[in-house]
Amino acid sequence: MDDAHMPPTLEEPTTPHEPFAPKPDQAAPEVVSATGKPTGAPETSRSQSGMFLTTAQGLRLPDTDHSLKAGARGPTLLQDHHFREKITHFDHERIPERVVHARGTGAHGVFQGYGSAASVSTAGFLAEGTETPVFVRFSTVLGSRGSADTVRDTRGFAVKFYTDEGTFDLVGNNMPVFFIQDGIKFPDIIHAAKPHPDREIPQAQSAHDTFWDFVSLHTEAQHHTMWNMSDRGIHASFRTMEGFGVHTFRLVDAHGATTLAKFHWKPRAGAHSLVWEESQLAAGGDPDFHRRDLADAIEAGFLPQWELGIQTFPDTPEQMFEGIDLLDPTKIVPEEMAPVQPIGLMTLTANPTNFFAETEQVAFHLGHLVPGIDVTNDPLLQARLFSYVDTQLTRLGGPNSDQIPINRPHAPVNDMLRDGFHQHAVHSGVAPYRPNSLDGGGPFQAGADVGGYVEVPAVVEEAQKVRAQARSFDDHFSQARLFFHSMTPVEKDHIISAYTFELSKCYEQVIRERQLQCLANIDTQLCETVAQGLGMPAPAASVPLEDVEPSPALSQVGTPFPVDGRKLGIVVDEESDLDSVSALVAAARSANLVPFVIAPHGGRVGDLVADRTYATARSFEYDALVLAGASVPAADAVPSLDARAGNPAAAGAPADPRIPLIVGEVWRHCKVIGVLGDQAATVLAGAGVPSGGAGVVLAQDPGEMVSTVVELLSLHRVWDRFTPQSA
Ligand code: HDE
Repeated sequence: MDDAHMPPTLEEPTTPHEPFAPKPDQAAPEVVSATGKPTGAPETSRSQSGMFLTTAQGLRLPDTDHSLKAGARGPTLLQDHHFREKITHFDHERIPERVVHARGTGAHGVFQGYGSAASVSTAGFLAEGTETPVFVRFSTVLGSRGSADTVRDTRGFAVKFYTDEGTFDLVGNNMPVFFIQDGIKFPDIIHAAKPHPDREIPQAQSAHDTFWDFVSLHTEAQHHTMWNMSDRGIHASFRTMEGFGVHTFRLVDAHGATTLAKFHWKPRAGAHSLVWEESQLAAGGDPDFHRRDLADAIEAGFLPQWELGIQTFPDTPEQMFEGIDLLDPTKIVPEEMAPVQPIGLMTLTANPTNFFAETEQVAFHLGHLVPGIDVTNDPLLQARLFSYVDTQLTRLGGPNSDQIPINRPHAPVNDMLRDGFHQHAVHSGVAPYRPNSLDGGGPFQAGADVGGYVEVPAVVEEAQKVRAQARSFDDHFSQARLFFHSMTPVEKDHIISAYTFELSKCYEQVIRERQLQCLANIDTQLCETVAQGLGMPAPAASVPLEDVEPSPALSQVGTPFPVDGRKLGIVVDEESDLDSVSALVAAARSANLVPFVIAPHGGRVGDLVADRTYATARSFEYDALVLAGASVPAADAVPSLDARAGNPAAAGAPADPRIPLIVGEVWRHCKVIGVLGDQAATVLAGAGVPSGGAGVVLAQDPGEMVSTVVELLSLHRVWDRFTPQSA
């Protein structure tokens, strides 16, 4: 067995050996120099080296457990360099978290171009078959670095493509619109949405006065707010989350002709969400829910995939498409009007080796462009072009953050930027200036013929210098209305509940009143139902409510998707038919599901290994649940050991009260429930679940059970189980 796979031992290992290599599911940034040169060194060359503990200078250390003292009971000596180095380094281990998107998780991957974008862009990484390494960071926006994953929020979806022509960053979100139209408002929306400055609460959520105060006054935020209140604000997994570039970009073909385009990421596993109660349970029960899901899936070999697609529009002087202003980032172009054309496939292949070095230090920038892709005058995009380097100066401590391994380009770097904090490159030559003759005149400027990036000579019309925006940005409600009208009844219900919940968390009545007025301007039914929940009168619309054409592509309900990597809980007890359960586990694995055996105690039940116990299992962890036993009360089913064992709702049930509790939750969350064999039927009854209910599968045969579960799970939830209140 090689060192990398040595299992831990009971005793502390003391025989020196080489450090372990990273795990098989992990990768590290490519080994290139600070100026992008491949070094040829193995990936592990940056890891710890050698068998023995050393100081930062490489001096071997005999003892790191005791400080140097004047006598065993005496004071610590100032001369103990190792002690001071260890503590000083520790004292400075944290860097400022991102001012937004602080909570994130990353992965390595590869992007393969389809070649279908060749007619609109010369970008080399989009060419057919070209493979480009990528690093992705998903994030929430509002919470601190340690906040919970499943809160209601927008998500970041940032991708760094290490292309041969230079690094391209697509720094998008999981929603195609934004709260503001002009970047100068960004500090306002973020100050409003972050916790209140006096008490620093609430953490990572929008259900509070300052958020609703701002969005109800600054009504251009209403469309994005609608997305946040919809199921999109509580996505199920990063693997099932769409991504959007938000802004309109300008693509350039080989002849210099331009096309306007919006970028979309479409997950192969489909776009799916949690339900609100589930997201709240997960935020408490497993704050790392999304982070864990992504890392586990990659480790298990269920590699997440997204297709990159573009919507394209003619680059006309007015930059409008069918009456929609393409420079207004609060507007979408419905896919039915401009279909998303696939141009490549991204596969996430490896977890980072070190969270801090990679996920925390990665730095994206919208200005990292490659030939064939250019920006537009979207005023939000323009502000972002300034912000990202600026923020890295304090976050990553100086102007050389591009030289941190995860940020190093794979294209050769030959700049004239010099010195500064944390300079890693050892620049030769004496003439980092142009023109020069001392370094032979180089490096030389590159025209487009040799890969130089030439900005599109877009026309800037003669204009007055003004602080203003186009009149076409003034419509703040019609697309929020379009979104609401594109939802299925159950999705509408969820939106109504979210608004009602969030607004009832506000203290100021006037803020509720103002937001109800915004809802009245979006949709009468929406406004009236939320008003009813708040016990307030519903105002009449103050703008005309125009007819809108719904966009079915905005709904997440109704299309089947692959279920690879989805989690199946299997409840067993000592009396279960263990052969049948083993066959179920095997069939689940063959169907690419991840089975979790839930047993009365840890260790084994027969030959089955318990992944969870009745005490540790929580419903949100499973996409579907199969009951394969009567679940007689376990030894720790005692309220003093686990309060859930005293759940009054389950009183009188023959099963361990924690199992009907889980069953009740998965029933409410509209997940598939299977009953294998006859013993488990009593558990269903104990949980108040009708055995003939929608999405309840009764089967004797494990294979039949798995195939029915897979079929139902492909639609993500048993939608029929919801009783929609909305039309
Ligand atoms: Fe960002 N944004 N942003 N943003 N943004 C940052 O950069 C900013 C906006 C987005 O995983 C910061 O390195 C301004 C829209 C993502 O590292 C900062 C404006 C969209 C991430 C910043 C916007 C985004 C950031 C904070 C208004 C979707 C996380 C730390 C003009 C299209 C990237 C950092 C990661 C991060 C500024 C608006 C996406 C402060 C000024 C719109 C995914 O520079």
